[in-house]
Amino acid sequence: MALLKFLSVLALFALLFVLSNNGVEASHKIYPRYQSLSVDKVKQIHRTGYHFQPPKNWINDPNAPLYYKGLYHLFYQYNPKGAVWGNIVWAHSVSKDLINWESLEPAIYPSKWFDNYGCWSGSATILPNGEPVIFYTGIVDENNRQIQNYAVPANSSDPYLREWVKPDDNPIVYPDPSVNASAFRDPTTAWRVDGHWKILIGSKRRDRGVAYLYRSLDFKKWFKAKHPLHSVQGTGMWECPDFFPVTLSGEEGLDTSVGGSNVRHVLKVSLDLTRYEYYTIGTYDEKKDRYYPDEALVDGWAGLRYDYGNFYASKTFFDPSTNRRILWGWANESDSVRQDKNKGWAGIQLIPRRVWLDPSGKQLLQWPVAELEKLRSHNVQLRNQKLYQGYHVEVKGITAAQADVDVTFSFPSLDKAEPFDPKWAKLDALDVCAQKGSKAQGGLGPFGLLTLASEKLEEFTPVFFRVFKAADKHKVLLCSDARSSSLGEGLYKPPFAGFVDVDLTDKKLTLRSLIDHSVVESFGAGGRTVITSRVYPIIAVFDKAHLFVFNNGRETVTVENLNAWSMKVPVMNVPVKS
Ligand SMILES: *[C@@H]1O[C@H](CO)[C@@H](O)[C@H](O)[C@H]1NC(C)=O
Ligand SMILES: *[C@@H]1O[C@H](CO)[C@@H](O)[C@H](O)[C@H]1NC(C)=O
Ligand SMILES: *[C@H]1O[C@@H](CO)[C@H](O)[C@@H](O)[C@@H]1NC(C)=O
Repeated sequence: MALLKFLSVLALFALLFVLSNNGVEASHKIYPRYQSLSVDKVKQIHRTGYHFQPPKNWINDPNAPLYYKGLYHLFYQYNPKGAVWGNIVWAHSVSKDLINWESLEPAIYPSKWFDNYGCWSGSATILPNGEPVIFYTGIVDENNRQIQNYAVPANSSDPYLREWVKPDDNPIVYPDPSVNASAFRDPTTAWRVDGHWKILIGSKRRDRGVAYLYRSLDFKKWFKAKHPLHSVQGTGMWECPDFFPVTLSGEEGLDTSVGGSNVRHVLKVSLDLTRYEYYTIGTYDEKKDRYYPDEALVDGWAGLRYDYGNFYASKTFFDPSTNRRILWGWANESDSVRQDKNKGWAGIQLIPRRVWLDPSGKQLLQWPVAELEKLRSHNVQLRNQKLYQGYHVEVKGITAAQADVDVTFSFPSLDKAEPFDPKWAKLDALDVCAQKGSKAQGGLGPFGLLTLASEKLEEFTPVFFRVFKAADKHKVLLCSDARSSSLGEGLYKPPFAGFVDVDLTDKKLTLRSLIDHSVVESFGAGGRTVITSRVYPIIAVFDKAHLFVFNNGRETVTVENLNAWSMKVPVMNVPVKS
């Protein structure tokens, strides 16, 4: 019996060994063949004009966004050696306005036993004395064993926070034996309740996604709470958890430790299995350190998303200079690894967004930070332009490959809305969009924008609404459909879509799209539903890109008001003059 037990333990160990050796995450795929190749030429064609990018190489998660002594800091996962994932360090940039960025030397890179195999994602906390501390995940061996470390500024009088020190009393958190050490990462910003600091660490227990909670009194010694803050069966590894309060009254952001009766909490997780994120709004019980999502919300794969397109590993921070909560998210490429290697770069950060709670309490709202408007230059307008069925009208006179478009559509009635097939209720919005694309004639809609379009429409990325009549109410679908975006080969071209929970009594729908060469970020109905697509046109590039408004529904739609702007190029990661 004892021998049998011993043998089975041995077998388990052997199995664990095999598993952990093969346990490289989908997101952390290693490309040995490309790894050693350094980038010598950067292809300009699909590089963005005003989105955050370094001059070359691979980037992924935004890390530890913070505001300090008049500067915004953004750190991000970066491969200094190539355009594929690997050799990850924390690159570092600073900005006065979230739009113009200067780069500094990497802030955190492998150098100690506790992070020799990688410095992965993490967050910043501003201590009561005003100084920042970074928590990040250190990789300690080839099997991706993960522990949590801290780093502090070498000189906190330096507003650029150029140099970071990783003290020798690291790590702050080891995985205990009950935790899967190769699935234990991405510490959050800390918050404080009655003198107790708390952080979350993303993990999984078999296929249950888990946000482990750790507590500390002195910010050095951290103890695991008996219960995780929250966990959900079947959701797999939770990456990049983010947990923060939102106010019930108004649009101001709150510092992460704010609690009380006027506050709801948001928990967002990034699902490694689906490579999508979801969030819930709920109640945080400060005494029990438990989070209870509102029952009306889906707590799982089909939950609410910040963005129904290409958006991952996001993180918010509180900006005390303007009282905003600001969201950063990464958009990976939708071309192939070979193409990335050829381009010499991969990945962008999306335009930072202000987030706040919708007055209904049922979802968050998002809007690009107002500073972006500084980049608006030449403006064109359309007013009271009727769009009969089958019409498309060009918006001329702007740089359509690099633009900001804001439009209000109106329609005389909802009568012509197509019936909503009850079968669709079980489908993802994306599957409905796949069946009911921009070319499929409808009743009320499809209407919207044709972005990054070639003159003769061999290529275009439509962003559009379709209104359906369901049993109890109208259902509004917003699509950002990449299927016709490019004649190029080897591209991922999904018809991303989300439903929009919007009141249609005024018979209007608004849409704002940020178009930037290979990315289209669209905000439906004032930021109720947001979708980002990465697209790679080969004809509709630079001055061969066009912008149209269109309607392919039987109901006539009016462009009540459209403003489009050419967008200027900001300072983008030019090294800080020392
Ligand atoms: C631990 O996590 C790794 C990485 O996701 C996975 O490959 C492995 O199967 C997990 N081990 C156990 C025992 O669940
Ligand atoms: C710290 O930073 C301040 C402000 O940039 C600078 O004046 C000072 O010389 C720095 N101190 C050290 C020791 O580098
Ligand atoms: C981005 O790339 C596409 C195409 O390769 C994948 O399908 C996505 O899963 C991936 N997204 C993330 C967040 O890695």
